[in-house]
Amino acid sequence: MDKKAIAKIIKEMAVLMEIKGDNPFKIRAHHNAVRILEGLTESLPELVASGEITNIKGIGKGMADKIMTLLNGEELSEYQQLKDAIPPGLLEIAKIPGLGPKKVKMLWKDLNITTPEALEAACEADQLSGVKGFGAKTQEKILESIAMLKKFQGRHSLPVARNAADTILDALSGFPGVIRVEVAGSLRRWKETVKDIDFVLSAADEDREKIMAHFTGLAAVEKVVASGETKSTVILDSGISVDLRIVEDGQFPYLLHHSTGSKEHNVAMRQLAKDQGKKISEYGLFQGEALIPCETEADIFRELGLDYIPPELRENYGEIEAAAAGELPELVEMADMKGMIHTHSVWSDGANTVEEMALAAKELGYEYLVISDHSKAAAYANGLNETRVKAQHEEIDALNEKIDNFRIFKSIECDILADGSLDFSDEILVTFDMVIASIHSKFGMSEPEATDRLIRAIQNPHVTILGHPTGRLLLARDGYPINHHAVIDAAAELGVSIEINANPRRLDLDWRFCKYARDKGLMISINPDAHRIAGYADVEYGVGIARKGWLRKRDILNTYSAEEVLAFANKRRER
Ligand code: DGT
Ligand code: CA
Ligand code: ZN
Repeated sequence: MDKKAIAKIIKEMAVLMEIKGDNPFKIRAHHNAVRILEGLTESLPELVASGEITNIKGIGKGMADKIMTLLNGEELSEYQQLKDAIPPGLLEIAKIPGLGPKKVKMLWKDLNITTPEALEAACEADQLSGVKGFGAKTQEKILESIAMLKKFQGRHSLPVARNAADTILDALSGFPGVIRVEVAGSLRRWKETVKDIDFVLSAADEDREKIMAHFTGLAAVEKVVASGETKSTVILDSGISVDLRIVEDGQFPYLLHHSTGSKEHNVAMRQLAKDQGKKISEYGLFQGEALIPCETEADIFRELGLDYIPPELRENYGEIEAAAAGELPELVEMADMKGMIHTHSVWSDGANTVEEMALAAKELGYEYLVISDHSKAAAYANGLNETRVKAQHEEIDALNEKIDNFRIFKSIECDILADGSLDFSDEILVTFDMVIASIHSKFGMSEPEATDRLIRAIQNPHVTILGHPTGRLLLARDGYPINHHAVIDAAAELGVSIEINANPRRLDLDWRFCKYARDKGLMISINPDAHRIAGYADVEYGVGIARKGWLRKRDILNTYSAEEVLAFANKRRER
């Protein structure tokens, strides 16, 4: 281990000790040692070998021993013990500008915040502005810093990836010499988060070099990690890494299929080819040595006796068998969506008025809008009490008179309380056209507790839709654990819908459970959870996830007309 690495560990120990609340003298000794090490002009191994190190003012015997241990590449037990005593996320938090160890300790001990993700969620929920030593400004700064840290984290949200991919696709597709170019990988498959963006491109050999130069030279490129004539990797200023592979046009469909994945799908496809005496790889589909010519992915599938498998379905979740049997689902599309369900207005924590939300939805071509502001338990979100509910209903009645050819439904995102009961009495709930029930509090439940809580809530006959079933925030916090199958079974049985919350930070219901839900006869709604007009655009993410989950138009509540949706809610009430 070199001087720099040793200094880094001793510094980390000082921070850990500060968070833990160790003796200040000891902490200072570590900080001093770091400064000395950093300013050292002589060779550290020589100083240690000669024993001179202990003569340096500020480095005692104990510190010299530690340095020696690290220098020899041995494990420093004190360092390990410190790391064991403190949640690792706190070190990450301590790196956020403006958050000294004292504040980090307070976050940990007083608010039980131990990861940057939890801290971010707390800031976004405005939970820090009232805490002594923090305040609204600090909260805002923390959010900015976290966004920076995240740039270099392992996975990325769909909006980050899609925006980046669109920019690059634009830059590549018009460029001279480019024959075909497509996004592959997890982004093409609509995974809920992605590690990187994979581009596949075809061009003549003589054009490769200038296309690569164009790619690595794009304005959005912050760093070129690797660059060759057939493959390059760059990191964009948004922190996401992008691979580009260039092949001649004949290889394009095979490479596109290979790079789209998933790995599991590819493995199953290889087996299928083998069973047919063929061989498939990124280089081609072969019968013996002979290439079976394919111009498109559809050709590849056809040569293997399969219908075209949309990228979303390529997870080896049964798509190959279904394609062989001609039984792939006809997936729901954006154009099928008729109404916006689960939206907020200025009545609770939204940014637009009900009228603005309605006119914008109408303008986008939707037929109805379900306004579902928060209920009173969600005080942090300015939830509505009974009196305000009544006033809001009067406003909606007036707007429905005023706006032609459009319907605003009265709804509420009603909090599910700790025991599974709802935040309003049945006398209030009956006044809504439909009710969305969601959990926003007391997340620390066991799986049976959370499952019971949800099932109890949807047993109330006024509940039409279960909102974001696990409460997860992608890349930030796991949801409470639930038994998805039990919740889906109960909802299907009761005639309650479960939403795919289309906010790209949620995408909850998870796509992995959609096919099961569909086959149980569950009606699923794709809901933007829009807190402003711009939030409507998130429906596209929800549709992507629904497609990934094998859902068809008929499985989605908001592909039905306003009358049909109302009938769905009423039918559930009559059971
Ligand atoms: P991620 O983690 O979000 O980047 O997910 P992917 O699926 O984009 O994974 P990535 O970028 O590592 O690889 C892109 C595709 O390349 C992957 O979906 C399938 C293919 N691939 C990568 N490694 C392997 C492998 O070891 N075996 C096979 N059969 N295919 C692979
Ligand atoms: Ca990838
Ligand atoms: Zn909610």
